Amino acid sequence: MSSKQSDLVQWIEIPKLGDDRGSLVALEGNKIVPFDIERVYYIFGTKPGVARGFHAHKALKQVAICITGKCKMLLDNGIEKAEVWLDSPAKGILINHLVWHEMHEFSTDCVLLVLASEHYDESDYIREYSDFITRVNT
Ligand code: T46
Repeated sequence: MSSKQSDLVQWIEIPKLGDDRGSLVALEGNKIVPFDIERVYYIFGTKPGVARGFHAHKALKQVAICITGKCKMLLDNGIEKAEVWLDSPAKGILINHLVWHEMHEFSTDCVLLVLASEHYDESDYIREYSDFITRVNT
């Protein structure tokens, strides 16, 4: 794996706390999650065959965790692409700014939790792939 590829795919290992009653996960900003958490959202009930994302963010950083079920995420920094399966509540993926991302192959039970470094701002989205490529090359 090249050094660029390892920058693109950055897993966040999430410690499972718990005991004989079951498991518990605690996510704290600037500890497990490498930024202040300003927003939390989750995606669920995605219909079979539907893909989501298809954008990059100018400044936003995010960590995505599939807390139930699974989906495939494509990450693309304009030079390299990687596909990863999100399929564990103990494994998050960092979606850095200026990384084009798409989510595919959602299982019907998928709940994708996303922790975000900023409040929602539509002007932070780059929704045209050609604009994304222009931006990463300038
Ligand atoms: C991302 C991937 C992983 C809001 O009003 N507030 C919010 O915080 C969010 C995230 C979305 N919305 C609205 C905007 C749209 O009208 O919810 C609607 C669906 O959003 P979108 O089409 O952007 O959903 P995805 O699944 O394509 O992308 C989402 C996030 O928007 C995006 O930031 O990185 O999940």
